[in-house]
Amino acid sequence: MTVHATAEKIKRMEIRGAGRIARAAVEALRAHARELDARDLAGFRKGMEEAAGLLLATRPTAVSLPNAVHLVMAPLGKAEDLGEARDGVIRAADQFIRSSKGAVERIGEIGAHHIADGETILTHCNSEAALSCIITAARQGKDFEVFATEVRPGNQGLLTIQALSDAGIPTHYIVDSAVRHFMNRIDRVFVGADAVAVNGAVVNKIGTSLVALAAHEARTPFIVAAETYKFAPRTTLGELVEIEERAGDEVLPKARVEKLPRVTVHNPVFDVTPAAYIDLIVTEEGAIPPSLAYIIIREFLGWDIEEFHKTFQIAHRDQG
Ligand code: RUB
Repeated sequence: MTVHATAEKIKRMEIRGAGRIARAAVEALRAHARELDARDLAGFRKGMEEAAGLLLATRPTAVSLPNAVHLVMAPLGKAEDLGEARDGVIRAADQFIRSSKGAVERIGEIGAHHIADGETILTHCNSEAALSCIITAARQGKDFEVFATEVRPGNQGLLTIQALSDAGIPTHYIVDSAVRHFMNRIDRVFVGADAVAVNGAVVNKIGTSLVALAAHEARTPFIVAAETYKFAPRTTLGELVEIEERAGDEVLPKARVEKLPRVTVHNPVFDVTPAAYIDLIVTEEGAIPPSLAYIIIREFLGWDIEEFHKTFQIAHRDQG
């Protein structure tokens, strides 16, 4: 698929979920690198940077997207000629896609240890990583039930109940506001992440923080399943993760709102769950408490953090 087509699908949420968005963007960059008709290294770099810019501008919250783009574009900086640059990008893209799929599998294996026979699990939104934990546990022969939320306004819960049902797992479907009502029946909550900040806070689908609050009050363990490329290096520099605000007509049709002149519809699609409400973050490198988020950014993300800080300082000096 072309970069334009991929970017449109991500914007319209036909491709959605942080891991899938990252992989789709990387696949589009790889196809672009193969086909880009550039005369020299400078032309190739320019063409690739434009493509990366288009993809990065699609949705602001899932940090997996800039992290994946950064990893795939890194060979451009080191390459000495056009052939080396093209090969480097294609190789980095292959590597990202392979390791991303492997990470989801590994998270499933680790996360499944936290699900026992007879338990009741709750999940919110549609996360490959969280579902990997749940479905792996079912494949291991564990007998448990899952509550899945509806997830207004995008209804991602429908994707989740389809996946759970296909995996043969007894599933209960509830509206988002019923979470607290059922929380006393829940043994463990599993959700995914769009971003994990250096302080261990997790950005995920709107409503996740309310689920976490209800779990905290009921002393129900709250587990986040997140690949290491969901961790946000820029938060070490004090940057906040931007929360995407989508059109209000996803919540209420325009025609209805037009009859309500004093009503403004808000549609933030992610929220922030503080580290204090999170018991564990399961990554492909192992399960960590949220307080160890910095270690993941530093050791496993594949970013040279010193280099990154230097570049950031130079960029700011140039702007100033
Ligand atoms: C999806 C969402 C998911 C995370 C993690 O939001 O919040 O929980 O992206 O998913 P949206 P995964 O539907 O708006 O993209 O584990 O699949 O990366």
